[in-house]
Amino acid sequence: MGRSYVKEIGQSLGKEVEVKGWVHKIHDLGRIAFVTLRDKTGLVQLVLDEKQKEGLRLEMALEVKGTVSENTKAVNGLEINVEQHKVVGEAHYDKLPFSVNRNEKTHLETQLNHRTISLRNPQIRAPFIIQEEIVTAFREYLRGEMFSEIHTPKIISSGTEGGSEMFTVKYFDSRAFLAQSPQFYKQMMVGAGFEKVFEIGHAYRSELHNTWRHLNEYVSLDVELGFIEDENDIMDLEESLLKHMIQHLNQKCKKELELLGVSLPEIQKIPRIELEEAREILLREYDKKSPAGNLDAEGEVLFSAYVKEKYNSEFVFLTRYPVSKRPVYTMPFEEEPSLTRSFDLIFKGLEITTGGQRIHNYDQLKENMLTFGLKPEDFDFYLETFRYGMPPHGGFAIGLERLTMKFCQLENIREATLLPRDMKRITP
Ligand code: AMO
Repeated sequence: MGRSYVKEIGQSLGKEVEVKGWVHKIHDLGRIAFVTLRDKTGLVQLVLDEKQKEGLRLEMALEVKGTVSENTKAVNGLEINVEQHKVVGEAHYDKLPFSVNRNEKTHLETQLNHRTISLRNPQIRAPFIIQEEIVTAFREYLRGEMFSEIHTPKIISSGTEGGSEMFTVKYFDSRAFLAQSPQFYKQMMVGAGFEKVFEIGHAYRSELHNTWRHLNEYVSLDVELGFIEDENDIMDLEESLLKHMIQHLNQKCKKELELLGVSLPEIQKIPRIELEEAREILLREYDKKSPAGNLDAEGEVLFSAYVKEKYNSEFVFLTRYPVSKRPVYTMPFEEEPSLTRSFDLIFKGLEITTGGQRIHNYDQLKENMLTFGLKPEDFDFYLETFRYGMPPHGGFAIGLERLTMKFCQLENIREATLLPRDMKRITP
C-alpha cells in the first residue's frame, strides 16, 4: 500500500490507508485517544486504543495504517481507526518551546529562534505556500511571454545600485561583493540575444537598519526586456503579471488565504502618478512634507490611502523620479534631463518594485558614469554590451518577501521569510 496524503483520504472511505505525519494534538479519553495527525496537506483524526496511545507525545513523527470512516465531529468529517502505527521520529524534548496546535501569539523573535517548530503551525506556514505560488505564477507568466530564465553570479566585483549597501567578501587575494541586484547582468543578457529575461535569486543589502520592511538578504524577482518603446511598456508588463499572479493565487491558495483571513486585491488599471504630484498631494491633503525627490515610509502609507480612496486601487505607480535619486543606468527624459523614465510601485503603503527604462547608448552611459563619479574602465565588462547594438530596454524587480507580506497582510517582513537575515540575526 502506498502512502496517502491527508487531503486525499476522503477518496478511501471504508478502505485501509497509510498516512504519515506529526502528532498535532492528543485528546486522551482513557480507554481511547483521539490523536490529530498533521502532514503537509492537512489534519486528520486518528482513533487509537489504550495500548496504541502509550508513549505518544506531541510532534513525534508517525507512520500509521488504518481504515477510513466518517465521523461528523472530526476535522473534515473523517477519521482513521488505527490498526498499526510506528513512531519514526522520536521526541527528544522536555517541553515544546511553544504550542504548535494553538494559534497563540508567540513573539516573532521566539518563533524565528525555533523556526522548525514555528513553521509546523499551518497558519505560520501558509504565507510560504502562497509565496511558492507567487514564484510559480511569476515564472509561468513570463515563460508564456517568451522570457528566458537566467541565473547570474552573486559574487561580483562592483555594485550596481549606488550607495554603500554592499557586503564585502574575501575572494582569494582580492575583495569582492555580494550582489545587491542582478541589474548589470540582466541587461547584458538582453544584449546577448536572450532579449527578454527573468531571474529569481537572492540579493544582498548591507543596510544598517532593522525595520519591519528590510532584510539583509532577500529574494529578488527580476525582469528585463529589450526592444521597448519606453518605460510604459515595463509598467504594462508588471500590471499584467500582477493580474495573472492574483488570479493564480485565488485558484491555488484558497485554503491558505482563508486560513489567514485575507482576500487579494482586484486590479483594474494601476494609476500612474508623477512623484512630484504625489509629493504635492501629500503636502496639500495631509500636511506631510517629503524628503527631496522621494517619499518616506509614512508618505508611502498616506499616499496609498489617498489612491485607494480616489482611484479604488491598492497599487500605484510613482513615475519620473529625479536623476539624483536613481542609479547610473537609469534613462533620463530627453526633454527634461533632470527626471528619469523610472518608477516605483507602491502596494498597500509599501514600495514593492523599482523599475524603468535604461540608458542603451554607449556614449551616453559612459558620460553618465563620469557624471556619477564612476570610472568607466571599472565597468568595461558591462559597457562592452553597449558597443554592439544594444536595443532600447528596461525592466523591474519585485521584492518577493515584501510582496508576500502585503498579499498575506503580515506586519513584519520576517513573517514572509523562512530564515531571515537581519542586523541581529544570522542563525538559524
Ligand atoms: P531596488 O533597490 O529598489 O531596485 O530594489 C527592488 C525591490 O527589491 C526589494 N528590496 C528589498 N526587500 C527587502 N529588504 C531590502 N533590504 C530590500 N531592498 C530592496 C523592494 C524593492 O522595491 N535594480 C533595481 C531594480 C530594477 O530597476 O530592475 C533595484 O534593485 O521590493
